[in-house]
Amino acid sequence: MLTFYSDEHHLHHGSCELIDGRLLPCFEKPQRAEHILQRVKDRRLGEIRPPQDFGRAPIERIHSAAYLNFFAGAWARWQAQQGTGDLLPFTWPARTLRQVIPQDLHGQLGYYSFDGGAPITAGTWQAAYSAAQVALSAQAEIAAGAQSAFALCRPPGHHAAGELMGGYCYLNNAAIAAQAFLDQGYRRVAILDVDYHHGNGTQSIFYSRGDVLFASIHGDPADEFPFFLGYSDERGEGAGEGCNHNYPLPMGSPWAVWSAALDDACQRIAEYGAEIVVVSLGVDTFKDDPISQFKLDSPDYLSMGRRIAALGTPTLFVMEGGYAVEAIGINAVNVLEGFEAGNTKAGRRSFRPPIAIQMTQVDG
Ligand code: FKS
Ligand code: ZN
Repeated sequence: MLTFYSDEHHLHHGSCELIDGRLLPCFEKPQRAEHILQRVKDRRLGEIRPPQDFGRAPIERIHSAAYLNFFAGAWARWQAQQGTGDLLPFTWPARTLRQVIPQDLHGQLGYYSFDGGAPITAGTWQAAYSAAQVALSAQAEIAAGAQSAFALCRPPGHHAAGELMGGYCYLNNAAIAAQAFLDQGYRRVAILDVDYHHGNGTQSIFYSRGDVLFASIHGDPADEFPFFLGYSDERGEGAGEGCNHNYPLPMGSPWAVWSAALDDACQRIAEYGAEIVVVSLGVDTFKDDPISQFKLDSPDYLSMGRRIAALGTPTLFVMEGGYAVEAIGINAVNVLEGFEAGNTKAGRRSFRPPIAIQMTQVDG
């Protein structure tokens, strides 16, 4: 399996986050990606490639131009105000307040975020842009016939909605890649979110659409971040009715419980007739994760990969969370190795481009 990776993720390194009334060093840090990259090399998973640059257009299919302009320009505005620390929001348009876009930088920051967990630093835009290009490059590899590819993205993306950052996320890498498949002529894409936290951003982006099925297994939002989305009665609306499946699980859930949810999610994906599976791959379900409460062990990630491979569907893995830095490489790459062990469709698919692509190319 090919891995796509860019060193530019190092440009994003927030100073601290608020946990239990204390400012602690950010859990979402560059060493996470370094450990995964090292494990990909150690296990000889396959070639590691830099991303191509597909520009801003495929990102604008998911995030509004207003949001992207704000994000891309926020640090320069902060510098012009002699700002020193990380740019962090502190006021949000919650219930009883108006959804207006103020003039002020911090007012706008509150408008475009849902929590204080996504600091903007000097290089955050460039790092997030580059992570989206990593996801798009892995997407292109699968569209060109590969059965799987790994987008080693950082910062992660699944909490980011069309016009909201939060929960360490800025651009929704998995959603951007899923949309790229659809824009290239695929008709049904499934996003399987195995991160410990509910992918509220991804759910909200596709909630009223029938062309993307979203299935997420996560800590029950009644007790766990992001708290305000991810309940089992959220089934999708309109054309998306029945295309959203949440599996909120209790704190302390072990593999036996977790894997039953995975079996059900995989069954839904198969029934849906997904042509592509995008996996939002978080490994913060690990028993020693410092901010999470599930009990998966390293060998369980091999089983996870095997179960996903049994779908027999081309699969794009997009990196999300995981904070037990010493084990993150083992756990993430175990999913990929489990997938390869379970994948009976070796080599490339015989590729027949969908009609939509042929038309696009002819029209220039
Ligand atoms: C305050 C706890 C705040 C924020 C957890 C964010 C989780 C991010 C993630 C991602 F994949 F996006 F990185 N916790 N006491 O793991 O879902
Ligand atoms: Zn997570």
